[in-house]
Amino acid sequence: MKIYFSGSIRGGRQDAQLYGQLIDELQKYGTVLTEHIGHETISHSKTDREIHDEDMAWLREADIVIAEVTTPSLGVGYEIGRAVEMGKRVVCLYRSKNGNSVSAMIRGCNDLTCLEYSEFADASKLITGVFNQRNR
Ligand code: 6IA
Repeated sequence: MKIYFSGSIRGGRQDAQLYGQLIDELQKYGTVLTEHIGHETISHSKTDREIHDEDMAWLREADIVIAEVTTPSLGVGYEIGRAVEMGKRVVCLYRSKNGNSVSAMIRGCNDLTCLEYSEFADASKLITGVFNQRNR
């Protein structure tokens, strides 16, 4: 199982540590193609074109996309939209703390699943559910 994890980079890194925890959890179910999203420092050595093309190749290769969408990010939204168009299974995880809410274009999309959680432990249970159930 190849898993594309999507999380904010230029949109803000306040959840970077949580991304790392989610990625560790996801690694129980398959290979996470985008492990770097959870790293404390992200390399600046590639051009934007190289980043885009490499990520799109991983996205095409992935069996499932898991996105943490609490921190709004153009890149994450773009990846979700592209993955939906590719017919991939897409699961968006989010916390609705402090009145922040996920875009209607994500929550209103019938072709993906949005799951709300509060703590990492809850997300971990949701992830178990996602991989134990074959369909959306
Ligand atoms: O718009 P954002 O940067 O928040 O978009 C984040 C999403 O785009 C992530 O899910 C990644 O898959 C992808 N992405 C954006 N930037 C990068 C990156 N380096 N490396 C890999 N994937 C990326 C950015 C380096 C930057 C800190 C200079």
